[in-house]
Amino acid sequence: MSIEIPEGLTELLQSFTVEVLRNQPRDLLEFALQYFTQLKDRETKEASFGNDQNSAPRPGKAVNFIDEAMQIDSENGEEEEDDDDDEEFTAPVINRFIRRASVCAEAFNPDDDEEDKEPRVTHPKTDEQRQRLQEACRDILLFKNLDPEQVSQVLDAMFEKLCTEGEHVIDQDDDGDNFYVIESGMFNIYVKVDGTEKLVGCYDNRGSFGELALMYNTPRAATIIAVSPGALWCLDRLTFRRIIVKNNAKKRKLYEAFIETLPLLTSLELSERMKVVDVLSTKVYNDSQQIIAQGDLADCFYIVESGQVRITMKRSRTKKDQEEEEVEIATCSRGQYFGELALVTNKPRAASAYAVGSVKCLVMGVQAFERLLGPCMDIMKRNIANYEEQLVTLFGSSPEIEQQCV
Ligand code: 1OR
Ligand code: 1OR
Repeated sequence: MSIEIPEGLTELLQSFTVEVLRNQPRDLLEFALQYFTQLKDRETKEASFGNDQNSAPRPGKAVNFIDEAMQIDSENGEEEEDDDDDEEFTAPVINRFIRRASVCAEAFNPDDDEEDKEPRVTHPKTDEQRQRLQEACRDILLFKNLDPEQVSQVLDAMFEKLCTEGEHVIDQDDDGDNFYVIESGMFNIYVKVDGTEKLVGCYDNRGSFGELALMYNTPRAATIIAVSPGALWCLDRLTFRRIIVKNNAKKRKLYEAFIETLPLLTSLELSERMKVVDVLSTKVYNDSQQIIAQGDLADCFYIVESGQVRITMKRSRTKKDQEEEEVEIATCSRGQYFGELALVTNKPRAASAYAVGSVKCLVMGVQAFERLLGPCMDIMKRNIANYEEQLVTLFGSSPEIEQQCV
């Protein structure tokens, strides 16, 4: 009698065995339960997100476990009911910015080396885990200004955490334990307004959160709930403060004078301007390099630190012509900003931006932009009204361009 081996069984058991040998779990059955549940969750998620270019998980991703993930999963075992089911997610709109961000007391003394005396945190990782971690951290603005040694210490200290749908990763008003980098998954952001939780935004398979409580020694400013199964990389509070917060103190010294000269930020108080510096990172572009592509989805805002940035817009050569040409519409130099329009209107980028010569920009992520630049909205709105006027002057009433811009 011949017994048929179902397709995939060998690979399934092999991968599971490899993970068991790698992780040496204390409770084999519990480990198996978590492993296969996560495997199924990823399969379901890949099926439902597979066609969305912004949220598609990277192909060939294996489920990976480390002991920390297991411990944290079981610690967070109790799931709270999300009582905001009937609330619709509202995309960022201008009136979101009306509230002035709260100003927290400064708690960091850069000369206080207390945290340096703690032993370094290291969580061993497989090559595959490290590669996934590096990929997830590639665009994390808070890590951009670190030197290679600091980056490597941060990566060594990070550990993996898998989340289930509905899990509260952070609860507003709690103390801060970790900073989180998203590898995959959708996470909603809720903030209590007059006692009720309001959905104010969402992370879609990318980004990071949980830095504020660690930076300023304040209670958590928002609740973060996984709305799909997800994978996070966590950085403990001490390592975060030892490396990121120290680095921010240096950044403040470096950028204090420049930030004071920016007309856009004049409506902010000094402590708020320093918070802007904390979330900024520097990006350098070579001559002709594209910084923004018209039509792309937007997730950051730019201030020119040095060099010139050319802003261009596409338009058809003739009414019937399918071919498009790029027309220069503006240039930005030191102290000027661009890339605000798409964030304010929640539309794709209205124009492209290119470096002219070597360019250095300060870059701010969308959540920080919304959180910190509310008081600067009047100035931005005035400029946006100017764009609309200029649109008519430059292009007449070309419907193709107006559609892309307004
Ligand atoms: P944390 O350590 O305070 C909650 O823990 C995290 O949510 C917070 O760090 C940020 O990383 C993240 N206001 C406050 N925190 C926010 C916000 C936010 N968005 C994300 N986080 N606002 C929403 C901006 C889209 C402002 C709401 C008024
Ligand atoms: P964004 O996020 O849409 C492209 O990305 C950026 O180019 C845009 O934000 C603005 O910051 C910047 N119309 C639209 N966007 C402009 C314009 C502009 N100038 C700079 N940007 N006009 C030029 C007015 C002198 C009107 C179009 C003719």
